[in-house]
Amino acid sequence: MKIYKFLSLFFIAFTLLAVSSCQNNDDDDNPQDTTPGNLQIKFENGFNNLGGIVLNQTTQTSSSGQKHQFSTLKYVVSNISLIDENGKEFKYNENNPDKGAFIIDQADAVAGIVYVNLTGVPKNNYKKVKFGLGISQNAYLLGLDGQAEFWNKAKAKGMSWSWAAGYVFVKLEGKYGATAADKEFMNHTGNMGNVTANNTPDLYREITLDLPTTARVTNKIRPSIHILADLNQYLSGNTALTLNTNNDMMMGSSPHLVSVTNNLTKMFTVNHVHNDED
Ligand SMILES: [Cu+2]
Repeated sequence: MKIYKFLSLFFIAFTLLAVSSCQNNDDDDNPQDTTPGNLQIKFENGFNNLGGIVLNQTTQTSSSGQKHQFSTLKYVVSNISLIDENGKEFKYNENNPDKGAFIIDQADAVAGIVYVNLTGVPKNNYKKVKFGLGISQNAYLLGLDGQAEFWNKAKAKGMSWSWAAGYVFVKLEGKYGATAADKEFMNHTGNMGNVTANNTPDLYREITLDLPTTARVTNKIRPSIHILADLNQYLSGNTALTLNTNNDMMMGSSPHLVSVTNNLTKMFTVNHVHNDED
């Protein structure tokens, strides 16, 4: 008799297992379903003590006491990658500006936010986001034919010089002054073409940010990574900068613009992550 009892218990256990695995198949988070999903990155440009930046309006005082405001605030983001809980990296169209580079233009902000939408992102739990500020030499040196689409986009957005000089990485324009923001400035950062051949600094920078909440990409959940860019870093960052007649109309990769770049590299933080249905 004992053997029958054992077999029937075994049969019940097996049935329960089959039923529960069957329910699992209907679950959103079926581990067998590896369909890729989408992910969104939100860029919100602000001054951390004043909130979002309104072009031609929001006026900040730098750590050196200088008033300043922006009329133009744009930068190029490329080589986005997502790093999972095991440190494995998913690279989104690496060194392929046509598909993997984006222009964050404050003039395009909707309620203070500029959106970047990534598609075909492998289903995974991501812990970090990484991206480049500017265009890497590896991408630029592919030549114009390798990135005609993004080059034209950059041109239309005023984010290019001649092909020989290349892309503008960050374009900051506005007004500044000691007591009021009434004098024009423009600081345009970027590489001077092939930096090795030209013996000029490489201003391309990579930034890695921890996500405060895991971004869980599935074919149903499209996480949204909400990044704040604190433009206080521009003049009041690691190296305090003062605008003056020597540097207020500068383009390229001069020492002042290297300092601007290094300051801006520190401006990004992930404020929060939404795991919302797509
Ligand atoms: Cu948000």
